[in-house]
Amino acid sequence: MRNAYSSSTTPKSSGITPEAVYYNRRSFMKSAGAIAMGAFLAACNPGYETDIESTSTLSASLVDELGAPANSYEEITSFNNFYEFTLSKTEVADLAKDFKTSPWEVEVSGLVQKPGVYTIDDLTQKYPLEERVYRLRCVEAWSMVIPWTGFELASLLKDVKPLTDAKYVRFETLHDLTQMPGLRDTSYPWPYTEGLRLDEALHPLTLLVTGIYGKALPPQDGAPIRLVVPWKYGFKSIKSIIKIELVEKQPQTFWNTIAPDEYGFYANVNPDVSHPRWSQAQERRIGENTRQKTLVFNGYAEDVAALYSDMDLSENF
Ligand SMILES: Nc1nc2c(c(=O)[nH]1)N[C@H]1C(S)=C(S)[C@@H](COP(=O)(O)O)O[C@H]1N2
Ligand SMILES: [Mo]
Repeated sequence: MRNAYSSSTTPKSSGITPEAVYYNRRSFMKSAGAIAMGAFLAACNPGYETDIESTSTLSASLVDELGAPANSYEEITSFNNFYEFTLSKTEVADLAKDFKTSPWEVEVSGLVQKPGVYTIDDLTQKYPLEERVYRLRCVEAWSMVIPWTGFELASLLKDVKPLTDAKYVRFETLHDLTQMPGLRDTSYPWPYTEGLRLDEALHPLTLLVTGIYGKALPPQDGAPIRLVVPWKYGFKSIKSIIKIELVEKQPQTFWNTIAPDEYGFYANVNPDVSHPRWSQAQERRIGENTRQKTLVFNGYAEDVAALYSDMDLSENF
């Protein structure tokens, strides 16, 4: 993966009240459901603008739990990594604009008692959507703060009832040559795949996401449904998912296959473990010019560090 981001083209995020109230991590974890946009979002995704007026705390909550303001909708939807379309971050949106995201089915299969095929409506009707403002830290050392709407992957996994020998979850992105021009570069190990250990997949921070800023996810951000794992480098957060498979062995993944020395399976954000070609100690928040320190586990250590207590994180990077 290249480390080529433009340093001056993205505007400072605007329209966010910086002194806004924000939830601390604990109340955030507990009350995420309560402050969720719930009913109106789950129903039919009407315009966010009208809803935001009637729910004034919503705009005030568009900071992450550390108080950092969310990036603008414009920033989040115009600077993307989605190699199935192009390697050029600023051209993904245009190349993906006609991407067909309906009808869409997600197969949940493998080592489960109740395999199934779900439409996006099946999922959003079954699992109430919540808004979660998370940091996304790309392995290329840029980051954003994104107000996702989605639901916990754990809810879906519990419903399909993993068998006892299921130890990992494997995810797969759509592979459609008629719509995704980047797939013509056959030097990549398509389809894009990712994986998590089952306990990581069941962690309450791990989301399946169908929206940003209360609007349906645009194609460039991984429509109609993607994974978000906020304590890991962005490449783990696989887009446009068609298959979720419970498996026994650690699955092969896209970036780990391309360069195992550079992109580990775990890919936990870690300022102390450099990428072989650049430091991970700092990052540039899109929309800001100065760099800031990268936080261990992207700032989610108190929630997730226990998952790795028996592991050497410099070896299992
Ligand atoms: N299928 C697929 N998923 C993907 C990628 C990709 O190229 N293809 N890029 C990853 C990387 S490297 C990052 S940083 C995030 C970027 O998400 P965003 O464009 O919504 O910010 O998506 C991840 N998911
Ligand atoms: Mo990334």
